[in-house]
Amino acid sequence: MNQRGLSEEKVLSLLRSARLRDIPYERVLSSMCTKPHPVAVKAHMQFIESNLGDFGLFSGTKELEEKVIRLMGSLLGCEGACGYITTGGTESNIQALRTARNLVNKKHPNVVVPSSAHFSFDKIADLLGIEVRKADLDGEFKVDAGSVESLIDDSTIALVGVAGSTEFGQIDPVDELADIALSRDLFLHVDAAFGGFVIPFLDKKYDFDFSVRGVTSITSDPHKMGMSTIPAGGLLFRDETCLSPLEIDTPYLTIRAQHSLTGTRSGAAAAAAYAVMMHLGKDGYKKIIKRCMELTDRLVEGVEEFGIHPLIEPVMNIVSLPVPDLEGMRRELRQRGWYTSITRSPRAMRLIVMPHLSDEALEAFITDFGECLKNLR
Ligand code: 0PR
Repeated sequence: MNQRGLSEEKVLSLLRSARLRDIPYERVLSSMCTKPHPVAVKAHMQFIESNLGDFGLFSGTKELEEKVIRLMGSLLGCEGACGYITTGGTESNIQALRTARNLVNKKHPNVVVPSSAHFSFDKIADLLGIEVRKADLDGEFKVDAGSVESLIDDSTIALVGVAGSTEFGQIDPVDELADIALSRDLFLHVDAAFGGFVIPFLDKKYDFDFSVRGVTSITSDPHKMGMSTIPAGGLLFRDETCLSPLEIDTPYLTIRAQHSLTGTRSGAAAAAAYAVMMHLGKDGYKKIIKRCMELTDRLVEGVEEFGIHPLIEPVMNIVSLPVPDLEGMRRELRQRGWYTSITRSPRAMRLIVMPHLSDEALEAFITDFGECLKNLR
C-alpha cells in the first residue's frame, strides 16, 4: 500500500481505466447475470452500509429481507415460506443440503442430483462430506426418474431437481421427484437459481415449486433473472423446522443466533431485491420474460436459416446449438466481440438471452453467426 493516500480524483481515474477493461454486457451471451434494474441500484446505494449479519442494528433492513422472502414465497407457491437472502445460488444450494444433512443422522450421506446439476454441487460434496450421485438425463435433458430411483439407498438424505438447468434451461419433472421423495421420506431441494424468476412468468405452466407437495426447499436468485444487484440469492424452505439445523449461537451480537453461511452480509442486496420486486410487480417481470422469449424465438429462427437446429426447443431463454467446429466458431465470434458459452454433453454452443440484449445486438449476432459458419464450412 502507498504511504500517502491518492486524491479521490486519481483513485476514480484508476477505477475508470479498470472498468474500461471489463466487458460491457451488450455482446455477452454467456452470462446468467445482467445489468441490474436502476431501482435496485438506487436501493443498493441507500443501504450500502447495512449488515444483516448483525440485524439487531438494522431492523429496518431485516424487515425488508423478510418481505422479500414472503414475496418470493408467494411467487413460488408458499406464502409462509421462510429463508434468507444469500450471496447466490451456490450458498443457497450449500445451505439447503446442509439442512438436509443435519436433519438426519447418516454416517456416509449421499444426495442424488441430475447430471445437469450446477458445479456448486461438486463444491457441496467436498465441503459437506456428502457423496453426490449423478442421475442420467432423458433425451430432452430432464432427469430420468428411474435413474434417480436406482441411485437411492439407505444413506440417501436428499434428492435435487433443477428448474432451469444451467446448460439447457430445462425443467426436471419435479412432480415425479416429489413422489419418490414422499414415498421414501426424503428431503427434496429444487435448484431454480435461474428459473425462479422465469418459470412463473412463462405462458406455459410447470409444476416445479412449493405447489408440488414434497418440495422442501428452493434456490431462486434475485441477482440472475430477478434483475437485482449482486450478491443476492434466495434460499426458501417450506417451513421453519428446516432453519433450526442451520442455527448457530452468536453470543456477542445484537441477535441471539444466525442461520446464514456468511457472518457479515449485505443488507443492500436485500433492499435492492425488495425494491426491484415491488417496482416491477408480476406484470413487470412478465414483460421482461416475454421479451426475452421473443428474442429467443428470433435467435432460433435466425440460426435455423443457416441449417442449425437447437438441441431442444428452448423452454426458457437459453439456447443450445450443435455447431460444427464449436471451438472455431466461438473463436471467430469472440473476434467479433461476442461472448458465448458451451454445454458439456453433448458439446454445443450455449447462448443465454438476457434482458441486456438489444434487438439490434441480436440481429447483429445472427448475421455474424451466419458469416462465421460460412467461413468455417
Ligand atoms: N444453480 C444454477 C442452476 C445455476 O445456473 C447457477 C449459476 C448456480 C446454481 C450458482 O449460482 P451462483 O453463481 O449465484 O452462486 N449459473 C451460472 C453459471 O455458473 C452463473 C453465471 C453467472 C455464469 C454469470 C457466468 C456469468 O457471467 O454458469
